[in-house]
Amino acid sequence: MMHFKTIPEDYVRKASQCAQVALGCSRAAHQTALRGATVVNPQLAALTPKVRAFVERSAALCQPEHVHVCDGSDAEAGALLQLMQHQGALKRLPKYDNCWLARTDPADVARVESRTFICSEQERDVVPVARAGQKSALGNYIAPPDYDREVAERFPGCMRGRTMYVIPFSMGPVGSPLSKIGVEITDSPYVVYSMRVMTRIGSKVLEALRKDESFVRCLHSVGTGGVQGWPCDPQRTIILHRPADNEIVSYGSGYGGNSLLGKKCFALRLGSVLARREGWLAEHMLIVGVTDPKGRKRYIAAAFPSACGKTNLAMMTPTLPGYKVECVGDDIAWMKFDENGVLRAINPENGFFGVAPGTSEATNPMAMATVFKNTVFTNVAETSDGGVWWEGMGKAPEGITDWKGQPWDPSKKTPAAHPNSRFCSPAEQCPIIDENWESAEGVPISAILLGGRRPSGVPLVVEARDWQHGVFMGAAMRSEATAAAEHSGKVIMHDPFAMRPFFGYNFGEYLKHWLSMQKPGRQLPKIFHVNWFRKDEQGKFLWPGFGENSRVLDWVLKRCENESAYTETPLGYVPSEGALNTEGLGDIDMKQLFSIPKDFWLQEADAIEKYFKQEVGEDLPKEMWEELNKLRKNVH
Ligand code: OXD
Ligand code: MN
Repeated sequence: MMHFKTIPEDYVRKASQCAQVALGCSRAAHQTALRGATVVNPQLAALTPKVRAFVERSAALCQPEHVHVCDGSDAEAGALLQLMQHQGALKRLPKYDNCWLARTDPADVARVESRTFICSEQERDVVPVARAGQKSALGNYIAPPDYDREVAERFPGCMRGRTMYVIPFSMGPVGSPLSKIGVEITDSPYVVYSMRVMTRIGSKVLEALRKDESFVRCLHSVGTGGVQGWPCDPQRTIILHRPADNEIVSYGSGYGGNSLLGKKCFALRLGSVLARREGWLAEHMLIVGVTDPKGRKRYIAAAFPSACGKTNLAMMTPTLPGYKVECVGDDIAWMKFDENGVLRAINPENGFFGVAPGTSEATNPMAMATVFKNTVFTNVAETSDGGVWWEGMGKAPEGITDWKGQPWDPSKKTPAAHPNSRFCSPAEQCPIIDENWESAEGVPISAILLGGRRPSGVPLVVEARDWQHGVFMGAAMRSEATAAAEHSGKVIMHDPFAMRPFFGYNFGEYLKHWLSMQKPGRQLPKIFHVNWFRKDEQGKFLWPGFGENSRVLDWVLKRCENESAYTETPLGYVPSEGALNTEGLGDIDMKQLFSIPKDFWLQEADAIEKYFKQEVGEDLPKEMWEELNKLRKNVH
């Protein structure tokens, strides 16, 4: 239950009576409603009782001027675009078809992990015992009274003079047994428009709610403050989750991961809790279909931390002849074993919220073919002909306006586009979207890849010896920090399963949940650790990456069929000499690419041990200690 204790009782009644259609409403209707007509807004009357109660409580708390229930129609989208242009929140990009540019407040550009909390009765539900009462690297705990206080300090009256939008949305195809429904309430038209791209919204979702009334309550306000066109309240931003009540509350930020609550908040943080309760997996993973030259098609899921090239892999153009890659999703996978023991995955999202810098015809031509229509760009640079530009796209044309709206001076060395600037595009526009990407039962997963940015010591690809070893690989994942969150510098951070910012519950329990997937009769996917980012002593990448990664996928999929040779190493199985197809690649230092430096790995084992002890302690499953001991013994 949300405890809106500060609400005057009669506001609830007034809100439901006066709240009216804010988009496309006639002036006369507006006047009537404001004079306090006793007619209940027909939009509210059409809601199921639970949704209506949520809307009325939220309206009572936030005191908006209008309430608008989103139907998901094109007319509604058009009205939102008009409104945002009028407010100076969006600018048309005339070079493309239906593309828009948003510039955020420069203080609101990334996920704010330090202000993201999970609430539960017991701290140990959320963070491992080793961090009791202290700051954990694996999630922030908030106690119920503090949660209520944080809400009470921010939300009363925060939508005064604004429209409160109600967005019924489905994570996953509407009606799929693997999908879940949410209702996001927000005062940001940018959020509504983006949610329309990133999830399935509107009347069809309300229809589904009539059959099954359960949904996740998501309340969002950008708060008061910020710059023209981008209201926000960075000083007081907070992102709260209460899994036991299926509730998310977010205040102060309009930026993607903080405000599009279906994505990280629901699909991962709440999703991981639901998944554990119901026996499935909610993971920070892309999903791709790979067809080999024999015409066999298999699906792979892959976990990489933010901004490590998930979108590039998800849309890869393979260089290896005869291979085809098709995209199911680029960020999140919900996976469940079916009655035949096959792991099936859906992408709960409906669009791509991709990092723009580094995307080019060379690195990701399929993304380039996706993003120049029906897209909202945020914090990219603008060209003088009404197009966009970002670092890594190619040569910069003259006359660029940077992400802050200032003329860009390349000699100053400040980036033209923010390093975490984004495109938000419908998935169906991807030329290689998989024919099964909306399949209700999900696609069968043959292999799981784990990886990160590891400039030294970590081989190109290593296969886990078995499921338990694979879970250890996930637990021990580390990667160079990126711009997707507020971290800076190139430090190597622990990022288990690429889920560090997204765990909804105790990481030790999460590992036990993964271990429990191993049951008789199940076809467990093989697990691999990959690293496209290893460098030589001069700092040059040892592996070309991008489309050439199809060579690694080739070995991986052949391993799934027992068709390719492998060699045992202290870390797991690697391709035997000649088993990785490097034909036509030129000079690749395979020795260095696959070397396992003893000192490096002893230090790595020490770092993993320290992390396990410091961050997890008694909650770490004993199987992880077994695997760490094996690693040490093997490397010695
Ligand atoms: C994302 C992220 O936006 O991981 O996908 O930060
Ligand atoms: Mn992500």
